[in-house]
Amino acid sequence: MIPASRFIRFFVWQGAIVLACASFQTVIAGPPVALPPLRGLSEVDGKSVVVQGGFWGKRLKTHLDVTIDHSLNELEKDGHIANFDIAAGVAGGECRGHAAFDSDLYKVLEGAMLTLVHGPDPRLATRVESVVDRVLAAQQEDGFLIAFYILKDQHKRWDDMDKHQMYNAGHFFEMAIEHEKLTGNPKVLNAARRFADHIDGIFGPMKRYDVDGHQEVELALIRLYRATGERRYLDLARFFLDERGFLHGAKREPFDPTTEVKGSRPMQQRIARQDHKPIVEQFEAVGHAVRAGYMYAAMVDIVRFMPDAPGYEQALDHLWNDVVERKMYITGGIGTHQYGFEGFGDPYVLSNEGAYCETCAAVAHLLWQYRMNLLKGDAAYIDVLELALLNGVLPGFSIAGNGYFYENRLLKERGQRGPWKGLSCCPTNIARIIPQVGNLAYAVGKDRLLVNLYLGSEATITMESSVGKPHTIHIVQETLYPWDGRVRLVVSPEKTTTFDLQLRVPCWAQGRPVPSDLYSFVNAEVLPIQLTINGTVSAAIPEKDGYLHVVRAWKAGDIVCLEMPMPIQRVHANDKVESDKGKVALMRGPIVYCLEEQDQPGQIVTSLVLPADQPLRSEYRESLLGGVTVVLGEGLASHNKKVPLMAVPYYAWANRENNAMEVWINETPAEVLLKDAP
Ligand code: FUB
Ligand code: ZN
Repeated sequence: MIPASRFIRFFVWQGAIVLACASFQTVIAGPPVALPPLRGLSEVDGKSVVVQGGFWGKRLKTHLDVTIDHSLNELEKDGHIANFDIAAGVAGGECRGHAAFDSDLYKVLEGAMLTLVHGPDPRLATRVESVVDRVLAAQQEDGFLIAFYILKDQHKRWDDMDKHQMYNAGHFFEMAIEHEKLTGNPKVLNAARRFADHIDGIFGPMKRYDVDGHQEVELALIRLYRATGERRYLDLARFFLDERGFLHGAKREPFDPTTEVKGSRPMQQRIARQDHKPIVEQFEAVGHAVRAGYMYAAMVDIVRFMPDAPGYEQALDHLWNDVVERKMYITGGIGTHQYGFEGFGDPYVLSNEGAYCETCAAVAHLLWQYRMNLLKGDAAYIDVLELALLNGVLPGFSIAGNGYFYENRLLKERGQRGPWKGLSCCPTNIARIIPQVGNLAYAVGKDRLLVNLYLGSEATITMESSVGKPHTIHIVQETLYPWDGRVRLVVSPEKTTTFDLQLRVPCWAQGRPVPSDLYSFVNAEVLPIQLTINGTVSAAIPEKDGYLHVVRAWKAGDIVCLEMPMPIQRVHANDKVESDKGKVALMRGPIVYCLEEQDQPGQIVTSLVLPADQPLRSEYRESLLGGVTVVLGEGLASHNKKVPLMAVPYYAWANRENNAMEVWINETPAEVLLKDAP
């Protein structure tokens, strides 16, 4: 039985929201298009790119058919949505979950909206809208909206900053922006503004100097600034970044790390949330990897949107080198168990068994790399993005779309995906990142269009022109990538236009698995790439930025064919990575492979040896694991017995049986390594 007072509260709130929406609709309007960056390239909106067919077409279909509904069902079951009903006073019961519970729901709603952009699905749209309304009904008069703190611990709002309070807010803002884009209805965006204004009323210069324990709100506030034109949100994001590494409280004071005992809990907490030193002095990636990734992404946006951000870019360059040269797994995954805070370890300490590589960390990593490319226009960032997407994010969920990994180790004795967890940060991040793959594929600047990812798609992109009004370019991609390195593009500007079509030549096609010396191909020979334009073969040498630049007067129907040979590659890790000594990994194109026990019948994967001179071949198998290319050869089992060996893409492991898996395979028999040891 719901008490009458709660009902009254509900109706009062409902009325307030209806009125608020009605007035906000006319009073508050965002800019017609997102504010463009001051520096670098622009994003291509999700609406502009329709992914179809091929590798990603299948995944997106599963996303719509299975993942989104499955996620909403789980969230409904676990009480994420019911919490809002209780907070709104329309249902009774106890608040369930933890302080960051709301964020999970927002991520799935965002994912649903990003999916709905590509085609009407009235049933899903109605479901989403009804959940959104249940959320909005719980918003407090002062704009505050965290179900946990409305229902429990009212007095502790903004108290323990390690409880991810603003992290909820950030995901709410991101969801609200997508809602407005999808529906044109500003009701959620206006609610987001009220919540952001509430936060802005408490935190900031001459107010309270503090930061959230889990970064995310920073990049979301920048997005909110772009969606609404409200400069305060950009300033607040900057404040939260600049405030890291200071003492928090009523005034801004420097934090002296020597006052904390090294290794003490408070210091560890500061390191975990990258609050141990001012942001522009952070040159080494430390702490919780998800928080770091979101923070670095927001830092890039500050450089893109604020002309005066001294020190930011320098810090970003150092951080990038530290991660890509010393702290990244071959899968693009980041984070180890070394320090027990789901984060970065020491340089080159990349234990395979002890890998953390949280799926969320791969998402955050990818968002950072994406923005680095927008800022600097270099393909190296997309090389890392692609690695993290295919080998860091994709392993996080099953091919059927409803089984998950939270951690992605590179060596496991047993592996079975879990259905869903109370702490569902990873499944819900998957829900929102997969539908973004289309817009991650392109970037656009004045007279230049960058093709960053190869995927079957049809895009309509608006490009700024130096000689007149913006042009619309229609571009169709046909490809079986990542199984095949051939891509066919049909480029159709609305009228004949000269611009630079930049085709990314991935580092794997230029003799390197990653854009650093952390990993290398055993055979670094670069096979010739072929570029054909309207049937005429053209020079295909990428420039230093990793792109083929094709500058010409493009006309409707121009056909571009890119052919990148995709041999199987053996990968060695830098000698400093102890865990990979004497081992080899396999890659083909951007895909990292692994050995699963069930494909090597009767063998123990960790004892198998793949001799350096063993020839390998690849074969596409349509009926295996949703359609994958496998790698086949012969290995050595005990007593040097020759046995057949089959490797499958790492992302596809643990989709059949609960069995052992390894990415790094012995290349040198263990006895030899032992003999050579000092
Ligand atoms: O909900 C926040 C998320 O929980 C973090 O990003 C994950 O690492 C997990 O701790
Ligand atoms: Zn997670």
